[in-house]
Amino acid sequence: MNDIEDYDAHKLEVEVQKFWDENHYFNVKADPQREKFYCLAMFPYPSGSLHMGHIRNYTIADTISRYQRMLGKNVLQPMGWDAFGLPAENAARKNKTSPADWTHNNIIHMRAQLKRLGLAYDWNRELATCDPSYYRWEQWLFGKLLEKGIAYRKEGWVNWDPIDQTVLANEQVVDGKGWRSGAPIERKKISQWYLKISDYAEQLLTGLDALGDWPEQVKQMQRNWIGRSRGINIQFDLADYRGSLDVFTTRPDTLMGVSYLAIAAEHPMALQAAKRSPMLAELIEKCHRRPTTESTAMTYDKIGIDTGLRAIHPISGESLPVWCANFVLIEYGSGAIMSVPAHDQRDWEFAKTYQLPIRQVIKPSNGDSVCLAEKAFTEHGILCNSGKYDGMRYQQAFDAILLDLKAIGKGRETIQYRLKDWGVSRQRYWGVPIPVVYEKNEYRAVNDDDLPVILPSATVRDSASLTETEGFFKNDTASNTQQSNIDISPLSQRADFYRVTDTCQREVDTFDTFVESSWYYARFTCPHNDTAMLDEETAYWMPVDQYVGGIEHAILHLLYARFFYRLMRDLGLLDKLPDNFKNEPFKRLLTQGMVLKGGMKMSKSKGNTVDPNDLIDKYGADTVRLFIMFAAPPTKSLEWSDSGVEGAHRFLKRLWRQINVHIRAQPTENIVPRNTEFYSMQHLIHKTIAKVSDDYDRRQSFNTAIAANMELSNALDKFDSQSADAYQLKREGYEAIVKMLSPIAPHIMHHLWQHLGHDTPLIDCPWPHYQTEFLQADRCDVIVQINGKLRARLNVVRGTDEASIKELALSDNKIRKYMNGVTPSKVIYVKDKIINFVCQ
Ligand code: ANZ
Repeated sequence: MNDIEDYDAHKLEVEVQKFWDENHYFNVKADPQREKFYCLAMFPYPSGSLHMGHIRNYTIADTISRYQRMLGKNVLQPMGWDAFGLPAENAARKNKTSPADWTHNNIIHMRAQLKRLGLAYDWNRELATCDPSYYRWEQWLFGKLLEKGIAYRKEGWVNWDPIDQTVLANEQVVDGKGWRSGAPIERKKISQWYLKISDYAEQLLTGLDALGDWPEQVKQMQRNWIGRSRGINIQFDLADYRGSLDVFTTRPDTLMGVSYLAIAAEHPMALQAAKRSPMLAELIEKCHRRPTTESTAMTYDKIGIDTGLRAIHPISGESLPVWCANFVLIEYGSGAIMSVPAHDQRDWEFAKTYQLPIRQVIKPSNGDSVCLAEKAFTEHGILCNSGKYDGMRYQQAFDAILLDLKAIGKGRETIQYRLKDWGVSRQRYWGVPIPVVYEKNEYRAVNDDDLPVILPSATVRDSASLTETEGFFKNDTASNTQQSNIDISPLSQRADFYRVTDTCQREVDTFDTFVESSWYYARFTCPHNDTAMLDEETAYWMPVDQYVGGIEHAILHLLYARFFYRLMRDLGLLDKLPDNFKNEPFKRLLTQGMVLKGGMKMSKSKGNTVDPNDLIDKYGADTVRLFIMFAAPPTKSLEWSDSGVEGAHRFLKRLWRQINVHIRAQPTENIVPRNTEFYSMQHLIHKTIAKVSDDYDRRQSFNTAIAANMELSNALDKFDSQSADAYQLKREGYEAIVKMLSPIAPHIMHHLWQHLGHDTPLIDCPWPHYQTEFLQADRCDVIVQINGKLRARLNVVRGTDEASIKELALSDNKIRKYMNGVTPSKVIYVKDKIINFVCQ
């Protein structure tokens, strides 16, 4: 067997990639005659080089794409770059280059890495979000949203990262610190652009129910994030002043247990009262130094001050103190609460600290007693100490109290969402300029004709100008113009950018980079259209049939992308799509697990990374792909193992040799009848195809698909293929393996397919079929005789009864010919062996 060439991954891979490339295999066009499949992996941030998490993400998506292609679909799989963002600025400062150069160089490097993996991308559709031809449409869309009132400007409290000098979204604040810088976050009030995602809260919530092919966990995370609560807004009149205080509660059943009201530090009434109380002013100041995201607010010591105001209980008429408390959030409900210390833990802690009354008004339904000295009793139960409401349960009390409050004009039912409007302004340089101009204290969107508003370039030419550039990115020079953020946004250093005329200036903030990734999936359908954002191609390709990405994007990115799809729909950009495809951009979602090494996430900071390039150098792309797909189910974490990689490589080498040995073998005459081994091999082949098809499709369990192929290849290796029939069957078995593993290890399989003597390249071949009759395990041959002469052989499931065998035999063409229309006078059947027709 010395004539069998060794498996040389590099040679093979370069050759096949060239072949795919030259024949434009992955460049696709809309074709209404064909069923489409749009497969998308979350595009990467061009950080410098690919890590194993990327490789895993892209291999999973590529496997699905190639599988779908084999099913005959017109498959789109694009790739691009989420190219704006803070790291580019930091790296540029550190490496004395510009964010643009740094980003572009990274893209070149990472693109080359991706190409080595042999991913079936339509590279003609490649896009980078920092390219004006991309972001002009984002700017255009923003103009439309401004017109519709979906985009608006508002002064608001924001989380300020004093080190990165930027505003952070709540979820970028982890334990009160900036997610990147680790700096303690401060509160700052600045003017910002917002998108009214809250208008879409209800549909973003109910839309989840239609997503049958999304992981339940992701949907639940989104539900929690949207956070719908049904409650009542109750009005408490103030005792000594005109006016009233509105509170939002989900527990109106506890109304008779209110012992004080509490307002947020940012509440207008608190600010008013602070003018008379230096202590209150000090508390408010203290609250501003800390972020008040919900999770962090929960962990604070509860502190507060009595404002001196008093409010009247709407039903009992009791006079209640109004406190200002740090655990009340200005962003939620009305920024004020009715406190029921007996039944709310925060209220209880606060009441304990400040010796406020704790009044039980709910008792457990099971008759147990509760001890309020230790903690609040927060469950639903039966009302007590509540006058005419005593004995009622939650829902009954909710309705009764709502009715009574309505009657006196002091209550209305409300739905609250935790989801806040999305602040999209960032005080950063490396982002999409927000397309707005200010003139005479008014703002307006930049005209469509003047788009794109291009980000000016910023280059560090030599170290002498570094200081200046540093100042530019960090922006510590204040200047004085009418926009409130001009002193903290880097672009305010560039008069050549922001100055339109003497009296007209551009916005200097840029968009949160989450905006770019909220619609890129749609733009991939028509990335080169420079007259429209989306077009007919969009109608053909959208929605994405399969989206693959990390669970870390389960909330924000996916929510924003779903939101933007609806925004585009409401602007008429999806009009050509069927109605049921206009709401949700991603039909099916796969969230891949992490790549670990030594039980820890593989990451630069932990120093436990494996360089994909080194691996490809050593083993070739197919081995890397196979290992990644074999080591764990796609949604579970994958523990890196060098021996696992070796194992994957050995398997490919063995298969290479096995198939080549088989090709060179010569079968003898068909001397032996088909035996049990033959039938059980036939059964195994078809069973494997059936299982692997299901693994690829419904289960998305690629590791078990690979395992099944490995078992089949072992069995084939041992299978005696002396006779022509058996030889042919073995070949069928190998062909099935080559096809079934080709989505995962496409290069080697391409060559093996050729070795097996096929002219049509594997990439054009369909997925293998299985025959249901061979799925039955236990089969045998039954000899058919007519008047004692052997006329045919039937392959049937062992134990088949006489009537079925008779029917099967008599419908056999050969037998029909011999019978020549005569009905047998007698039938003798020996189970699983022989059937004899006696004809006279
Ligand atoms: C009285 C009460 C009694 C409450 C009780 C709870 C238990 P969910 O369900 O998460 O929506 N709340 C309202 N606005 C708030 C704000 N701005 N900052 C902090 N807390 C606020 O939460 C609704 C409950 O959270 C409301 O119901 C209110 O406290 C509090 F036994 O009102 B409750």
